[in-house]
Formats: sequence, C-alpha cells, structure tokens
Amino acid sequence: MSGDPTPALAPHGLRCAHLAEPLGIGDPAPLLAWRLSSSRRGAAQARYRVRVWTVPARPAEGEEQVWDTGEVADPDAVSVRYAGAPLRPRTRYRWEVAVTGADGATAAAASWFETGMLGPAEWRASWITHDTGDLDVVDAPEEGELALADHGLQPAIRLRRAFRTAAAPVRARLYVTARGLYEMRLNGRRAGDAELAPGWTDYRDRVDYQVYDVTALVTAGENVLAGTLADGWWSGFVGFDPRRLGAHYGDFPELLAELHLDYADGAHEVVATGGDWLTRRSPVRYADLLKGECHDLRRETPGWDRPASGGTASSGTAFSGTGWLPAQVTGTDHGLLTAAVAPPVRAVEELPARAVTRTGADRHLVDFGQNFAGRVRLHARGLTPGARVVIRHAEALDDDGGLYTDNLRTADATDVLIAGDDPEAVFEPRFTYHGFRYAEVTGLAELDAADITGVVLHNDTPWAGEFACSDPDVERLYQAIRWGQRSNFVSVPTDCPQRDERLGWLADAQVFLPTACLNADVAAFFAGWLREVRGAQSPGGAFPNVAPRLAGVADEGAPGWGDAGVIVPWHLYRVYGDERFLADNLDAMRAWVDHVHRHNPDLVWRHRVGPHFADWLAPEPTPREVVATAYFARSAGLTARAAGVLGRRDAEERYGALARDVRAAFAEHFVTPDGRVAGDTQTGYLLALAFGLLPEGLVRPAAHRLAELVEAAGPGITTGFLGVGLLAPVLDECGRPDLAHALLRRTDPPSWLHPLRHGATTIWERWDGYTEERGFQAAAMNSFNHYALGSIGEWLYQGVAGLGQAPGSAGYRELLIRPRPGELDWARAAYESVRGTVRTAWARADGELRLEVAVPPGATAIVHVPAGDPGGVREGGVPVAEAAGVEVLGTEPGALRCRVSSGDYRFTAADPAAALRAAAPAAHIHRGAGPRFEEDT
Ligand code: RAM
Repeated sequence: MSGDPTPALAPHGLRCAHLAEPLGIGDPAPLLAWRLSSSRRGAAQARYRVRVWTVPARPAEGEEQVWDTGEVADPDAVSVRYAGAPLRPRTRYRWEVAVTGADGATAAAASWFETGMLGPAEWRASWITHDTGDLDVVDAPEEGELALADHGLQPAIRLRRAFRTAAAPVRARLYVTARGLYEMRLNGRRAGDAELAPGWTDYRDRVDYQVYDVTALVTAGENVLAGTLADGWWSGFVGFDPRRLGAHYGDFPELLAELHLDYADGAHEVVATGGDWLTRRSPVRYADLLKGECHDLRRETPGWDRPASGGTASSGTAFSGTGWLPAQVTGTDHGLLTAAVAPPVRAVEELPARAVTRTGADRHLVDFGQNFAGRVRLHARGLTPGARVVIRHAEALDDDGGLYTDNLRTADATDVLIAGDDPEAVFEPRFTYHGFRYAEVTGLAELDAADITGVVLHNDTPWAGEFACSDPDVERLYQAIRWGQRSNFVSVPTDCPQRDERLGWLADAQVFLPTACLNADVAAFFAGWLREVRGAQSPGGAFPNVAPRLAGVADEGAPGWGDAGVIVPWHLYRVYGDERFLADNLDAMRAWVDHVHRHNPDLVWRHRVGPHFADWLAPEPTPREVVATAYFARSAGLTARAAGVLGRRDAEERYGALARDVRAAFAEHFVTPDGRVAGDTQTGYLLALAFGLLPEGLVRPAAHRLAELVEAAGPGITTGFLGVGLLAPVLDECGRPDLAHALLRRTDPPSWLHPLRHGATTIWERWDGYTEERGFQAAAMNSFNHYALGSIGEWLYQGVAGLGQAPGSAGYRELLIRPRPGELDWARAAYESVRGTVRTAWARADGELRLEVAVPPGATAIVHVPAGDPGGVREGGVPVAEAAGVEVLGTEPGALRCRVSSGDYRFTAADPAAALRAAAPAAHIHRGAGPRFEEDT
C-alpha cells in the first residue's frame, strides 16, 4: 500500500497506460493517471494540471514541453488521456501532475514513461534462427530423460553478435521479441528481468515485444549481445493437444532484436538481428512449457555470451567460435509486432524449502509448503561427470507419500540437469514452468533445504488489496485465493498451472475478475488479454471459450464463457473508470450479442451454445436454457450500458430494448407466477436475482426461495463455476449475510474450507478434489490450483470487511461500505483504488462495535454502520448527526446508513450481534429497500 495519508491534498501513484514508469508503450494516446491522498475531511481536487516533456538521451539537448493541459477545473478526474504533440518513437517523456484543492493549496508529483517503436516502419531487424538442419542429430534418451523422438522436442539455440563501440553510450535500449521464448544477455549479464517473454499471444495476429534499459551493460570497446531461444507457446506443447506442434503456430523459434545506442556526441547506432549473427545448439537439450527442461552441462560453452577477449583460452572461458554457424534469416516482416501491454511475468518471490525428506539412496522429497507456479533453483553438489539430476513436480502426495502426478495428464513437468566436470552446479530452468508444491529430486546423495529454492513466476501485477479477519480459517482461504491468482496469471489468465491445459478459459476469468481486481491492479494485464479475446472472435461474432484461441478447443463460446467478452470490459471499466475498456470492446460486445440474438430470435438461448458447459462442476445441475438465457440478458444489458457510457445513444437504446425483451422472455419461460425459477436451483435464483431478470413483485419471493434452498442444503452450496461468485453477494443483498457466513464456515464438501482442512494452499478446481471417503477425484480433471471457486474473495472484501463500490459508480467515485460482521470479532481491508486508498476496519469488544473508514479525496461513501442501536451511533465521539462530513440517510435493521465525504471516520455503535440474532433473518428480505444489484437499470 503506497501513499501515506497526508493532511494536505497530494497526488501519488502515477501511472501511464495503467503501468508505473512503463518502458516501451505503444499507445499513441496513453492514459496518465494519479491517485490522491489527504486525511482532511471533504478534501477534493478543485483543478489539476498535467504537463509532459521529452527527456533527451543527452541532457545538453534540454527538455521540450510537448503538452500542457493548463488548469482544468475538475473535481472528479484522476486521469487524463494524452493529447499533446504526437509522441515520438523510442522517446522518454517526463510528466507531472499538479493538483489544487478547494483550499487553494497545490501539490505535484512526477513520473515518466517511454515510447516503444510506435509502428512497423520503425523496425529494421530481421527474424533469425539456427540452421535447423544442424538439429537433426538427436541423441538417444538416457535414463530419466524424455524420449525425444516420441515428443519431437529439440534443443534450444543460442545466438550472438559481437560489436564495438567507441565510447560507452549514454542511453541503450534493447527492443526484443521472439516467435518462441527468448532470454537475452549483454556481455555475460542478463538483459531485463521478464520471464517466459515475449509471452503468449495468438502469434498469427500479433507478437509482443519488450524493451529493456541496458545502458549499464554496454561498455566502450568490445561488446556481445547474445540470447537463448526456446520453443515456448510458439512451437512447443500447448494445451491438451498431444502433438508438439498441435497445429498451433510454428515449428522452430526465431528471434528479432534491436539494440539502440545513443552517445554523448549525438551519434546513434543500432545493432540488429540479421545474417551477421552466429548461432549454435545450446546445452539446453530441450525446453518445453509442459514437458520440462533438460540442461546438459557437458555441452556448455563458457564465454558464449561475452566478447572473445573477455576470457582466457587457458581458463576455457574464451569464446572460440567452434560449432557456431551463420544465422539463417527467416523474414523481415514487422507488421504483427506490438508493444507489450501487460506487466511482464517476473520471478517475483522465492520460497524456501519447508522440509526435505530422504526417500531413497539418491532421492529426496522437497516440500515448499505452498502450491505455486514457477520452478526450482537447485544447488547441486557432489556431481560426477555425466550424472543426471532429475526434478519432478507435483501438487500433492499420494497415499504412500510419493508424488501424485496422475492429475498432470501428459504434462511431464520434469527438469533434468546433466553434470559436466564441475562437482557443483546451480540449475534453474528458464523456459518452462510448473504448478507444484512438492519436488522430487533424484540423483543427489545429499540435499539440504538450503540447496533448493522455489522461484515463483507470474505477471508482476502490483498488489492493490489486503484483507484480514479474526478467523484464521478465513484468512487462510484468502491467502489460498491470492495464490490461485498468482499461479494463474502467467502471461494469460489460465485455468490451471500444472496439467496439460493452462488455457485462457473465458468463464474462469470473468467469474474470478472481481476478486482479482481487489487483490491486484490487473488493468494492464486484462487490457492485454482482451486483445486476444477480441482477436479470437469469429467473423459471425462468436467469442471463443479460450483466448488466445486454440484450434480444436471448442471454438464457439458457451453461455457464460463467450459472455466474458462483454462482462470483463464492463467490470474493468467499473473498477478503473477508464472508458477505453469499453471503447476498445464495444464493437466486439455488440457482435457477440448480435450473434446470440441472430441464432435465437425467440430470445431463449438454445442454439449456438458452443459446448454448453452450463454451471460447470455444479453438484446440482441448473437447466441449460436458464443459464444461457440469463447470460444473454446480462450481455445485452451490459452492452447497452457500455454504449450509454460512450454516448452511443442508438446502440444504448437498441441493446437496452433487447435486454428488456430477453428478461421478459426469461420470466415468461422460466419463472412461475409465484417466483419459482425453472430447475429450482441455487444458481437459477442467483442468476435471476443478480442479473435483474425477475418481474418487480417476484424479486422477494425468489430471494426467499434462494435462502430456503441454501438452508435446506445444510446450509450448503450446490453451485458450480457460474453460480459460485454470486452466492455470497446475492445472499447478502437479499438480507441474508448470515447465510453467506454460514457457507463460509462450512468445512465439509462442497465448501471453501474443506480443501483447507486437507492441506490446500490454493483453490481447487472441484469442491471434492479429494475426500476422505473417496480419495482423489478423477485424475483426468482434478486441478488443485484453479481460481474460479475462489471468486468468494470479492465478498471477503465487500461483505466481511465491507469495502466495496456502490452500484452505478465507476472508478470508485462512490463507495459502499457495508460490513457484515457475522460472528467474527474483527475484519479489515485496504484497497488502492484509482482514486486513492480505501480502508475499512471493524472490531467488536465489550458490547461495542467500532468501524473505521478511510475515503480517498473526491470520493463519497455510503456507509452502513452495523449498530444494535442505529439511533445511538457516534462518530469521532459525537452523535453521528453532529459529525462533520456525515449525512445521515436512515436506519435499517441492525444498521445506520449515512453518506460521508472523503477523509477518515471512526464510528462506534452498540454491537448489533444481539439485536440481529433476535430478529428472524429471513424477515429482512421483506423489509427495507429490497435487494439492489449493480445490474439494475
Ligand atoms: C476445464 C477447464 C476450465 C473450464 C473448462 C470448461 O477443462 O479447466 O476451468 O472453464 O473446462
């Protein structure tokens, strides 16, 4: 959490294109955004001024101002889209925002961004690769190694280019990408810290490039730019297609790079990939995302990434040129190159081994205590030349205490080190990742905990939220949810990190998105993925089920899956307040709704349902047409609202009318006159209530029936992926947070705490992934690291801690602070919104409940103060009616409602626990304002 509140209004947390200090943006009109802090009540920005200057490589040239908004009187704006002089490619810009509060005091903050190539014409590098004929030599597999012939895996290749400079540059930037995966080096040192770069896109549509500041790595005199190239998503195994090429992209990786050097005397030089590079087979005999990586130290060529003069022949570290061949130029096309939008995958954390157990003469089992996505770094000792060290990975152990790998399906997830002459080596695979908690290391007589480390990989999305509460089980659940997010935001939002799948399933993403947005700033990450979602849309308007699209994976979007193409941009707009999410996607949203409509003119979605996964993995099935038609209405309604935000009145009207008609069709076909929804399942009511599909008078009967069904189940859960995220929020909105709490506390399946009772540290794919009675679920589909069921995370923030956004608000302009204490002693949450930090914390003691709230400048909050005595609530020690900045709105059973402006507040009230227990909870549904959902229009 950044931004300590200061009394005076001040900007902080500056971002460009939703990234802090981005290097290499491709957007010609990026969003410049700031957050505000002030602990003064009612503090708000009166006006702002943004100015932008170029930052020349040579300071002597002086800055040039390219934009000045002038003083803009706007209390709401916390961002502005750049509209100055056209941005130049490969240029650094400095920008400053100055905000002036109502009191006339001004405070400023500064940041920078740098542009990338800004168009294909800027590039001059060629795509290069190794002479593939040189790779035909395949060695017979040895013990512990994958049969290469079976898998068709091939060695990673190395590439290098030596160059001379007359002086050290004042600025050096490396623009680089691959069809495949690359890792670049300059003079023996790593260039950049992106992992699994350039990331997974549909390479037929676009290939992202990265930019690194390598000024410190280039020296005067001899230099070498070098790299390693591996298959990755481009030419390796992807998804569950058992063929290596899987008819996906290409059959051999290629590199494209440009090193731009600026000198103090004004000279500019470029070192680009081309026919003057050298290549050779690397000691990485194969590297595959699913199969694993094999590094043969006997084939190591020391000095390969340094100038020939950089080592000595006697020490064996000099580059000799032996075995290196001229690079093959495969093309000069630059049309598909795009600047990466998302923060890269990085090695973000290291996990120490919790326990190392000897399980054989040369075998050890390592427990990292946490399921995660990444790899190990192993310090191997006592090696003999040619010895093999084999590392296998698994999420769980079987009944005999060995690795349980059946659920990995065809993902071997096995890394191999083959020793050279040195008895010690450090091995960390670079071009693979695994989903695991346990590693089994074979081939070492000794292994200490200090010798092996877990390296956690995921997109480096900045953390934005924190949640804590008095129940350790719920806290562990929250941590498991975060780890589920971390393990599955690896280049794209994946379903799982371990088995031969790891695909960008759309429903998983839309269902988990509200939770993801509260945990971290995922704006740029999802902006990147949405390019893939749009790119995968069929000419007829069908969104896919997975993005990047993959031939053979159920092409046409199923209800709830394809709809993510509408739901995700809308939710991102609501959270980040950036209309670009809607502008970029509106045409695609419309095409999707038109596609569903065209094939279902009677407005009940029965046709073109793709593989219709329904309420996936639900213990109790909801009729497919109910699920589908509910989503049809939802997508039509959100498309109308998106059009409304963008001022597209015709589209707003058209899709608004369609949404009303689909709602009417839903009611006509699936809702009885007394409010029963066809199928009479939890998910049926959840969809109908959350999506506003019920005629006015039937909302309360339906809410009542939902509560009955939840109670009749134990209270218990009978939903799958589509219903689960709605369960607690809808019960809460219906006046039954007590039931949401009851579900949260449940420990037998289906429940959130059941997996934790069985050692889970991430969210499982299935409610019953393992049970005492039956053991593991079917190995064919049983991931222990799927985030969809973790969508309860949203309610931990919004319900338990009470930190949420009001319906109808965007960009956290109006907060809804409505804690649901249940039987907990305390809970708190903090969230770095686009406006600034929001905080809630409540605690009960000695019959009193205290609620602390922090509202960022310019925002307002509707606060429901839990109170046994709504009339007796105090703020800052005085009766709430007398408190500055607080407007009392009314009371409801067990709470006082008020509106507050920005600032910090401390409410105290009589603990409502006793009062609430006395009231029959179900009665709430029939009182008060009635349920209100974001979708109500
Ligand atoms: C499974 C995936 C994913 C789900 C689809 C329908 O294979 O793991 O979670 O969305 O099926």
